[in-house]
Amino acid sequence: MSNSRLASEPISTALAGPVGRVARHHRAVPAVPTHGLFIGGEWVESVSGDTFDSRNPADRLDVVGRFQGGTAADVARAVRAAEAALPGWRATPAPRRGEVLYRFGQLMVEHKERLARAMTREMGKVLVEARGDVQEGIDIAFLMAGEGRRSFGDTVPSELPDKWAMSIRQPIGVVGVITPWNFPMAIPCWKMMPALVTGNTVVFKPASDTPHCATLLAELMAEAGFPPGTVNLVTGSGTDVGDAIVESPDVQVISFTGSTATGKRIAERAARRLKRVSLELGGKNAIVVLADADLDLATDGILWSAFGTTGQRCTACSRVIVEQAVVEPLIERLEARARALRLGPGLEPETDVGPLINEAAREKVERYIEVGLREGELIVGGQRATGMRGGFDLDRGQFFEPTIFRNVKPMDRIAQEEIFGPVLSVIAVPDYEAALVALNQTRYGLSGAIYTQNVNTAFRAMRDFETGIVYVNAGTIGAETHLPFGGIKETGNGHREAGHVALDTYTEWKSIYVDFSGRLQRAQIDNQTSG
Ligand code: UN1
Repeated sequence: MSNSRLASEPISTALAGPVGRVARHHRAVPAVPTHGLFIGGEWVESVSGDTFDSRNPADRLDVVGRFQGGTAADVARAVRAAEAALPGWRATPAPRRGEVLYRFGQLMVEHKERLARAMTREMGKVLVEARGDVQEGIDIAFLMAGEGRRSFGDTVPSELPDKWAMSIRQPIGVVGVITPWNFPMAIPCWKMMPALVTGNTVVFKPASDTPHCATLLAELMAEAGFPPGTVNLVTGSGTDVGDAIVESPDVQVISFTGSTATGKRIAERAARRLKRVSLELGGKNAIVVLADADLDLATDGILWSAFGTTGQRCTACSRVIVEQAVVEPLIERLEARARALRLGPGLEPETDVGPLINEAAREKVERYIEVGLREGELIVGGQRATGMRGGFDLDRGQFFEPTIFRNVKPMDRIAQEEIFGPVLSVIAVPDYEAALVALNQTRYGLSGAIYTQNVNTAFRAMRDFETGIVYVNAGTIGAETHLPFGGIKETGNGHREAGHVALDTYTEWKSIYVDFSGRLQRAQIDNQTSG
């Protein structure tokens, strides 16, 4: 397949008509479809009239689409639409709301291949991973659809006779969903599905790098039957759209996934309005390899965790902490396998590693390579991947060689700071105890893994890793949607996504007491035994 064929991948043109702002092009270049904001069930232009382009990171000449540069005024419109939709949606019985989620999940199943290809084109991850991303969206849609018939509260005995006591979940109101580009369908679904099934309405701001993925989701949500205004999409920059959502007095909940620095700023600003904020932030995830580990299995897990999604997952493994006795055989394996990884466009079946999301990301990785060269020893990669490879001109995209440093110390910067690219540090330690200290010596706490054949050590790790997720004999990526997802320390602020606990972010508890004794009964007083 040639790059020109990549450039002609099918794309949604559904919105080109209503919005109708198409820039002038050279005749040879296919027209760029222009997409709207989705507010109150309508596809509309931004009040600013500004647009921005989304480009294929494997081929910067390929423009995926043109999107509205939303503003604070657009956010205000979207919030009003979400507020207007709220009474009807919250009054809809939860099992009925769940049925709309089922329909949305089913539409994602039907459109899975189209969605996955659009995702790879817009953000670069290889097609099998893009399918996985869509699948995570499907999984959470179906899981949360079921919550329409569960959403369990407690029914407990009262301490008094002829009295009933129970708790129920209630929606909070308008939820602001601010999402990153690395899981451009899964993460919005992780946030919107629990918010919607519990009766909230949503204003959704996707990353500026992936507005097309968000647009495709919004189209399917409309088709699934979410009533107008329940889901509103506002594309645009973080400073224009994101800030306006965070500052809006009428948005009661913010769910954000992104960098720790941005998460802290959001939390500070939202705190002034006592907003509920769920934050899913950085990671510096480690895999521990002990001397008794199956080294081939560990190598598979490390490669997948470090270089899958080009290292751009919050759960990506960026540190391998290895027991000294097996450092040489492990590095030998890692080096050989990393060198053999094939870089290229993610739509190509032979490609193992796609591009980085944008030039700023590549420059950031390059800055860390310079740091790494001072701190450790480079054994593979360390530079931009350029030139022709396997018939593709890598110069058209932002490719970077899978990179491994050895002789890194636990407190080195490349072992401490989130790089969000294909850069792995190998840290040698004398034993498990030292590995545990190194693993926990970080400001983040998302995901951790251990390779060992010793069941006792495995159980120690499960208990002692300071992370929200622990893997035994598997890499640091691959969380499933029916268990809580999230981390401790500066990875978050105590909330979790996915699993039934995701409902906690989007609901208030109401405790209800029904006294059917027909007389005054005083709790904590009338049930005391005398004397
Ligand atoms: C993320 O990188 O933000 O466990 C999410 C995993 C995926 C989700 C990653 N299921 O790696």
